[in-house]
Amino acid sequence: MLEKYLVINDAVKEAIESGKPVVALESTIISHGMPYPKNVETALNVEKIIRENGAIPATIAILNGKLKVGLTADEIEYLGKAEGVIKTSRRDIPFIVARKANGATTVASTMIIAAMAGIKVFATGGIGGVHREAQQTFDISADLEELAKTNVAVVCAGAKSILDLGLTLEYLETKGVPVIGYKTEELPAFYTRESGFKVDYRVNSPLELAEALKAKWELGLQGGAVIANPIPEEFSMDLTTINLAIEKALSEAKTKGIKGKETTPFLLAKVKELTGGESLESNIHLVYNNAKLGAQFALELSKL
Ligand code: PSU
Ligand code: MN
Repeated sequence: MLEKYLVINDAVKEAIESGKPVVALESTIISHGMPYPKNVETALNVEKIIRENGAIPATIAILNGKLKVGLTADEIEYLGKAEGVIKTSRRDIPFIVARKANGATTVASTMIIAAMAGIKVFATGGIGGVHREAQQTFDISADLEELAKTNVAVVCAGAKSILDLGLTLEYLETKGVPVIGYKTEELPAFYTRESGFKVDYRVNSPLELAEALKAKWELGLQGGAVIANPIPEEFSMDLTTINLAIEKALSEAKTKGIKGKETTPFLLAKVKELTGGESLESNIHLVYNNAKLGAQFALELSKL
C-alpha cells in the first residue's frame, strides 16, 4: 500500500536495505528557511558533507503528491526556486498527496516519511517548539508531538529563542523525549551556544549517542530524541544582537496579527532581515555542523 505513495530513490533504497547509514533531511528549510540560491547551494553542500562523513543523504519532500525520499539535485533546485510550495506538517500530508501538490516537509513530516522509509537519523537546523505566550495562544509545534511518537532521532542546533525554551523543555519532558547535549550540558539556542537551560544528558561521542538510541528503540520506547549540537564557536552570534532582533520580530508579528503556521516562517524571515547576512551565514554553518554529526551518528548506529 505504501508504495503507492512513497518513492525512495535507488541509492537510498539500496543503502536502507543493506543497513548502510542514511541521514534524512527536511525541505521546509529549503523552501521557507533561506533565500534562493543560498538555500539550494546549502542543501547540496549538506548532502556532500553527509557523503564525506560516510553516510547517504536523503532529502525529503512531497512532489506531485508523492512522498519522495532522496531528492535529485534538479528536484532540490526546483523546490528552492518554485513559488507556492506548501509548508507541510503532519495534518497537511493527506491533502498535499490527494491534490498532487508540492509540499516542503517540516521536522514533523520529515520524521514521519523517514520512519516510513526505515531511516532513523535526521539532521536539520532548528526544531519547532512551544511559542512564547503559548499559555494564551496554544501555539505548540507539531514537531514536539512527532518527537513523542515517531522513532527518528533529530540532530539540530537546539531551538531559536523566538520560542519559549523553558516551556519547550517541559513539554518534551512530559512527552518522554530525551534532550541530549552533544559535548555540552547546556541547551544551545540555534545562533548561540548557550541558552541558560540544561539538557537532560550530555554525550561526548557519536557512539554514545548510538548506544542510547539503540537501547531506547530496542526497549520499545516509542519516539525520537533531540540531539542538540551547539553552533561552532566561530559562527555563533552575539547574544544581545540576536535577542534584540527576536524581540522586534515578535512584536511585529503581534501587531500584524500573524498566526498559525505562518508564525514560524514570519519570525525566521524577520530575524534574518534584522540581523542581515550574519545570521544567514550562522544558519548555514550550523546546518553543516549538524549534517556532519548526523552522518557520524548514523554510521555508529549502523555498526551496532
Ligand atoms: N525553526 C528554525 N528553522 C526552521 C524551522 C523552525 O529555526 O526552518 C522550520 C522547521 O521545518 C520546523 C518548522 O519543523 O519550521 C516548525 O514550524 P511550526 O512552528 O509551524 O510547527
Ligand atoms: Mn504553530
